[in-house]
Amino acid sequence: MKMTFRWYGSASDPIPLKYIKQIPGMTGLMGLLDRPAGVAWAEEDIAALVKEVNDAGLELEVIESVNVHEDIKLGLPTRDEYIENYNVTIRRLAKHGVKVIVYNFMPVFDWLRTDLARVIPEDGSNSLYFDEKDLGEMGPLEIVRRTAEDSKGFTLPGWEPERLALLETTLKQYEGMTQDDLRANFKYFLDAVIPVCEETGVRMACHPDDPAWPIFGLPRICHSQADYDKMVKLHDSPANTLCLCTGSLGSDPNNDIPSIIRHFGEMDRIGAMHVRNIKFLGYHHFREAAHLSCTGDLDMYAIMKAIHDVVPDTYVRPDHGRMIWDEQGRPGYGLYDRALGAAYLNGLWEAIERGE
Ligand code: DNO
Repeated sequence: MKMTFRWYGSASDPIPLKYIKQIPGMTGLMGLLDRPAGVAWAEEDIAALVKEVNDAGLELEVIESVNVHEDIKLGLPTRDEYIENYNVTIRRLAKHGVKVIVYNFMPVFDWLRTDLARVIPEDGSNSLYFDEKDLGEMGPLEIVRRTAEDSKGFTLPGWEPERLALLETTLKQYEGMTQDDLRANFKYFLDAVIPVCEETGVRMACHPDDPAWPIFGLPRICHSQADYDKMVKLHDSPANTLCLCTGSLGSDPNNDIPSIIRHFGEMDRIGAMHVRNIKFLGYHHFREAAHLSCTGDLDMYAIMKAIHDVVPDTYVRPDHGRMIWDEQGRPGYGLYDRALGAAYLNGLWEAIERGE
């Protein structure tokens, strides 16, 4: 396992690389250049980012994310130009040592929460929270407004302002699109990018829908084992993989996470792992918990054991942390709780290894 940490770049992430390096066992980052979807990333910018990370003693083998332009998901004629730019980015990233690109194929919205700082009564910390009942009252435009307001000035991943500016138009364009239509557009994209990945030694790792069900009537096609079985067959290649996020898939209690890890790990279709815990509060209602198993409803030991057994060399990052110790950070992406998460996951790993 390579333990990594998500980082947004020195211009927008208040966490210095030095602090990340000081987390025991941290080997690298899942990092990014903050660029609008659809553009080709400039090679000198990639080189500068890799150098900055390497100079801090960390690796940058995983990029999260290179976002997929909405026209590709919509299957518009303009998609070819954006796909071409995506391929240019893949080639340039590969040249600078990147091995995995995390992305998603969710229409319009990436992850979605109804509260970014719900206080956990037991200890006064706060975490990301979702209750579908609240969503019903809000509607897409309202949730975007609230999320922007609550994000403390940070740009949240998947909620980049330029994407959301066109929200009303984009929602209309999706009207009538079925899951199969979206899947056909997904196949078109994969057929174009996976050969470039194979040639350059990069793996595409598709992040699940979060939460793990359709929202606002939009088609979503990556939230169960059955969905991903279809997804990996759209273009059958070791370069076409999942970024298996335990908390996203785990928001649906029907998803048995350790078993899904074993299923796709045995097929060699896991490119990266996001590991976090969830506390179920009811139907389509949950909050994010500390990583420790007993604070939530996922069995983190069984998750780490499955990773250990089937994809022992994969990239893992502690996913969303709570806000603790009065940290003022990007919701889900503060330093303290994610560092605790990494230490805990490393501890589980050591115990699993010693137990053999
Ligand atoms: C949320 C993240 C997602 C993820 C993207 C990948 O916190 O896990 O935004 O990065 O879906 O493209």
